[in-house]
Amino acid sequence: MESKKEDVRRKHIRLHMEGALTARDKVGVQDFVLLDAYTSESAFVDNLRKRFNENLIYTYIGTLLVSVNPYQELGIYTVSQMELYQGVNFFELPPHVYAIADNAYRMMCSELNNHFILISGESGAGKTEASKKILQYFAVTCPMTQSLQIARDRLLLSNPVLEAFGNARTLRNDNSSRFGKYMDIQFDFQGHCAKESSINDKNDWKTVSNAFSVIDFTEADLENLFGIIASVLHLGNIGFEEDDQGCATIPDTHEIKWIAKLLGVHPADLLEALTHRKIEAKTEEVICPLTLELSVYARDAMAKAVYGRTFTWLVNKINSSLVNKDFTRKTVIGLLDIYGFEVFDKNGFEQFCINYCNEKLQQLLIERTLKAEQAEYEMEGIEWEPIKYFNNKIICDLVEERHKGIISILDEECIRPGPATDLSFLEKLEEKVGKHAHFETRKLAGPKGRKRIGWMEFRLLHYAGEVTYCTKGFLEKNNDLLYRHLKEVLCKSKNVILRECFLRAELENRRRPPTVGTQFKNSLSSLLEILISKEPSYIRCIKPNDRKEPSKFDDFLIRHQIKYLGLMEHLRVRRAGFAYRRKYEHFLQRYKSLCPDTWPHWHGPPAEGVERLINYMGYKPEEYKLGKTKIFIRFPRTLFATEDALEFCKHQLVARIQATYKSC
Ligand code: AD9
Ligand code: MG
Repeated sequence: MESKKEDVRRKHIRLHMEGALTARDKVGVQDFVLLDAYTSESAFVDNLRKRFNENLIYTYIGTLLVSVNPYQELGIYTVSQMELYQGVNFFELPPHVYAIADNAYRMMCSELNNHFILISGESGAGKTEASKKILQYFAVTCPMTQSLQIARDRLLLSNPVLEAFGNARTLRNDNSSRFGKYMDIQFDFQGHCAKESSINDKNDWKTVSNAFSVIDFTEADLENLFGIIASVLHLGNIGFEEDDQGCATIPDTHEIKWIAKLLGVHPADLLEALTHRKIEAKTEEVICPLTLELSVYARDAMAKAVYGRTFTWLVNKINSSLVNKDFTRKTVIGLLDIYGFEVFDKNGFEQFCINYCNEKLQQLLIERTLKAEQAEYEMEGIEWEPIKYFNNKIICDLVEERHKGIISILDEECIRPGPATDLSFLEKLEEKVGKHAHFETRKLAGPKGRKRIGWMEFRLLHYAGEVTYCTKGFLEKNNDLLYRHLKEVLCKSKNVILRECFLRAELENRRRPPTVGTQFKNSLSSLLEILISKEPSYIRCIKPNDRKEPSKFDDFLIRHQIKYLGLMEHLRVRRAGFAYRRKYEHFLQRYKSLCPDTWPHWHGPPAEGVERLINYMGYKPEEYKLGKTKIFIRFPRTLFATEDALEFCKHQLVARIQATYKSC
């Protein structure tokens, strides 16, 4: 294995050194930084196309990985591929998602800090697949004790379970994530470290049921869980009718009996709670019949609450089965796989939340790469020609700003006394944010060729494109209120899972829970706080066509993604910038053995020590710049040469020690 690995590596380095020149015309360059016409978008697309046609789906921009969904199995995720990438310098092998994983792992080990890998791209671009490949890579390549192997199996098997409950088929993706998944993979150093679908339900079911047994689910848990899922399906079958007084009735109680049995509740209680509502009047409770419309609302709210809370229960259960208390010194690599940007013909509250989330992740990337990188050069006094980029903070503010943003306006409309409707919410929006540069109202007489904004709609100009949202259902979905009467019935359930999901304490708390929009905003901000504290790696996923087909490279679609993902700006910053930077102290500490002036101790200022060291190493002036506190190295090859020298030095030292022992 080692010699094969060495062969591949050598061949790759040779190609790289020769500029991969002969093959280059055919397969493109593996790092966009090496493109001659690096500012041209056409050259960028050409390069991506050349590689895609050769089934080379990965390309770097410096250390950022661009991945194009191949929509076919390429045989590039084998164990021998994993072993190939293990412990190899980042640019020594062709770009791969394994290289990103391995690099994050090695950086974490050498710097003892936490990392995260952010995978972004629109719906169906390949984020979830990439996250699974990374997880498999860690599972196979990281050394493990027996207890860690158990944790590993659990982590891997939690995926099919979460997907079974949290994914759904959409027009964009047959296996679309309807939830965001953030995993912290803990590493320990004392121990170790809508037509024919592409989904095969029968096989997937086998995987899921096998997974349940590994992640601590008992027979009773499963029976309760499937009872709940079946009840949600049956809930959809309940039909209502209207009596002479305009009140809702359920003529056929057959379904009610099934649901009550599955949920472990009393059928008469359930029937009453679906057609009546308890209202508190001063000292007593009055039971009022519901209209047909409100009964339908109550049924749907119940189905959503039961499914939603059961999913949260499932996530908590999986999380607690994954915690490894034996770890002593913990560092983590966080892996974020979230629903991608979505545009359908009709877009509702769900798309609004999903696209807002994608705006925030884009904002994080801008802050951490384009903005931070340029700010750092300025701070360090490095000469720099600023590169312009679109900062989407303005759109994030439009959605989330306190008192002024769309979520606040929606919340106000949900809680204000008096009749509020989806239309009155839309009118409020038009009044308060109607003039915002990224908001378009119904009044817009837009240029020809653009879709008209309908009577109940508004349009947001997102970083990734424009989306027209229909406000129908916004208030109801944001409120997501489950009538107290139904909650009371569910609290009394004999189903243990359901009782954990609907606690009695909730009934005693009279305060209104935060709205769905606000909860979503708060959880996003906690997620970003977690991410900001870690060192990032990025994977940008691109969808090659809208038909989910292999070998189809839709130029128009791809250009659009390149644009909104900010890849050209990223390339310009990377190309003009520096691949590597380190504080003088850290750089000196790592490489001081390479220069007699700095080895074994350097007593002067670290910056001066670094200067001596790089002069001794023969760095050319165009290869580096010295900032106020850091050294900046322009090309990866300079760093590799330095790393190789260090490796050589270590070998020599070991050989000398061995020789000394032998002679003793
Ligand atoms: V969404 O935002 O959750 O709707 P994702 O997660 O970006 O979306 P996903 O990873 O689910 O997309 O990929 C969609 C489909 O593309 C998968 O079901 C695979 O059939 C296909 N795919 C994606 N990546 C690869 C790959 N590296 N190799 C082969 C792939 N097929
Ligand atoms: Mg997904």
